[in-house]
Amino acid sequence: GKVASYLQRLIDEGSPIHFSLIDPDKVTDLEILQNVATKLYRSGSSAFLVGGTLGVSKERLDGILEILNDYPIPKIIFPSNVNLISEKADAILFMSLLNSDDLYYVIGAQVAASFIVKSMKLEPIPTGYLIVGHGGTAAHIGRARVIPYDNAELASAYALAAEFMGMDYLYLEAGSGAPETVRPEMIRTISRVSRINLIVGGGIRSPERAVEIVRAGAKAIVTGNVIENDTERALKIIEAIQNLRVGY
Ligand code: 1GP
Repeated sequence: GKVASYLQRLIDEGSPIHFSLIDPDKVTDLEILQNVATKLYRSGSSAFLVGGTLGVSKERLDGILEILNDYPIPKIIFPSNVNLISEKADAILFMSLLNSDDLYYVIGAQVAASFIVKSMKLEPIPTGYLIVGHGGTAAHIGRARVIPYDNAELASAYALAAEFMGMDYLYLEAGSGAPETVRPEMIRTISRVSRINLIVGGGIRSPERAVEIVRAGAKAIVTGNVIENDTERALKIIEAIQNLRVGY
């Protein structure tokens, strides 16, 4: 698919990927969104991720996607459930919440969504989703048995299993607004064991931490809250990880 090839090209070039997470529930003013999206795009954010766990309706999602359509970077759905699927996006992180105790989040929602995704011609990006540490709302709703921040071995076992099942990405999620991000030690350990591409999100709010996470082996980072709370800081994060490009 087009989006998967684009992301793979960035990985092959050694360019760290930055996902700008837009939570439709938190967008109060579409004009502000446009303003912020323009800055994110100009600073070199790689793609927009659109989604959130609570308070997101299809109408809201569509409204946001229409605005983001003005920018020539992919719009990827980051779904919390089957109601968050829209033909206005380019792709969807087709995720299984690997450490959920509820089969619905492991495979049920995916079965319910598969024909819809196909008929909408949305590109599915095969992704394992693993909730670590703080976990936040996603862990609660997804009934996740969270991986402790310091249990890199357990996380590595999941990563390897996801790789063996053919998933292209593993999203390590500390939870939106987490007081602590996934630890670089965990990312380093997983990267030694598995070749799966790591996406890391949750609680990233400083350029220094973002750089540590990428240096530890993450191929992509996700920032959400910091974009809403302090856009200039988010732009600094994007700039900082771009400076890590191989050969820069
Ligand atoms: C949440 O990983 C994302 O699903 C982003 O988290 O909002 O803390 O950046 P933040």
